[in-house]
Amino acid sequence: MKKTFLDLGLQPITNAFSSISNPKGEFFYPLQVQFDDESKLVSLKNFVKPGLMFNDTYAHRASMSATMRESFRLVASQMKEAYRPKKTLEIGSNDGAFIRNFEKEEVIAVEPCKNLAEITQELGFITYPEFWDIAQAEKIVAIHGKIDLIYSANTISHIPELKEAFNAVASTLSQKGIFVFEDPSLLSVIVNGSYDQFYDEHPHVFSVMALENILNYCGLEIFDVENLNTHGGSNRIYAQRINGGEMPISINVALNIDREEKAGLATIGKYKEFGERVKKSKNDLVKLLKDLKVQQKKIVSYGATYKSATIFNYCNIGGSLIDYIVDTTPNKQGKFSPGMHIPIISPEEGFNASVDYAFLGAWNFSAEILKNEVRYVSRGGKFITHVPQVRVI
Ligand code: JHZ
Repeated sequence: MKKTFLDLGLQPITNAFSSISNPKGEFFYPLQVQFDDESKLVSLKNFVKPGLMFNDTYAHRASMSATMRESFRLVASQMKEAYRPKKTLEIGSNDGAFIRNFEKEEVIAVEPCKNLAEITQELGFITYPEFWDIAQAEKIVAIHGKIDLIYSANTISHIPELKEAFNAVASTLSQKGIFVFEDPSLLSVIVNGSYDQFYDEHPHVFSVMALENILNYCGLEIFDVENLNTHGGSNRIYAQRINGGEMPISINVALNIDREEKAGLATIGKYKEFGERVKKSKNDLVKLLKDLKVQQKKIVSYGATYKSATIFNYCNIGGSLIDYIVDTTPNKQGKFSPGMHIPIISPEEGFNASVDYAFLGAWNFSAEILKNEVRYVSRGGKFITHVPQVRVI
């Protein structure tokens, strides 16, 4: 049975960075989150149609952060070393942050956002501008044969029809093939109170226990789990065929599931408690921002993240509390944030001596940001975060 534990109100498409401050006919949907006590999967109650989110004006660029470039460089070299794949496939290649670490003939990619697919096509990588599904898998096998290594970062959790996605993987992998994918960890979300990981593009946020159930159903099994710091805590899942895979099952699989069980992720109670914490987080954040405004402080947001769209729309935080958002991504600059329509400008233009407080929309890159912004901090500039609870840094 599916039980709803979180209601984040009406939310926009998080990729809808508008060129005008008051767009007409903006799409909103009710963002509620539910727990399935059979599969243990945590999902949105209402999925948004993928075509509405992943289009030819997709804004997020995986290569925009040094942290992620380094993470992709490392995982590519580790996997080449460990599995020596003849052919690698990436599902959701974005701007090529991962595949750039391969020779052109070693890797193929699938990326439904045409503006992103064009970037890697122009670099010479075979990139299919399509969604990952059974039909696409059959096409790839017909052209390239079975694949030894399938990798995917921050994409599998974006696919509403999970079983179809995993069946498509199973039918594409060679007999001893390896499937590696990483997405935000549900345990980290619950522990950090990072409810902003729930938005249209994340129809699911994964626990290892839920993934084990669904992968098994599709003929795959997890043989290792790596806990990563990226995106505020992610899990890198290593999977293979139940019949045919040769990798030994690491103790990490049981350890992760055990940790999740002990944290309460197998039953609804923990999620309900999380729902209450989210309400408190909203009240605390709005109160802090309003108090600072009474003191006439200038507050901006650092990073026009998709995550922060959830926060601003749920907490009804607009231009009266946040003057503007700064972001390094060129195709977000000059636009307005989804739903609340806060202007987005470049850090060069907006992150200057006039700023008193910066809300960390990109809190998952706090280490990188704090390192880069020592001058801001040393002149007395402060950051605000909501993880693990609302506070000034
Ligand atoms: P970041 C997107 O979510 C959408 P977002 C998607 N659904 C997903 O899962 C994740 O990515 C992976 C900027 N920035 O990665 C760059 C600075 O301006 O947290 C980005 O716009 N200065 C696919 O948007 C944003 O912040 C900086 O110093 O929640 C970070 O976005 C740094 C480090 C980043 O993902």
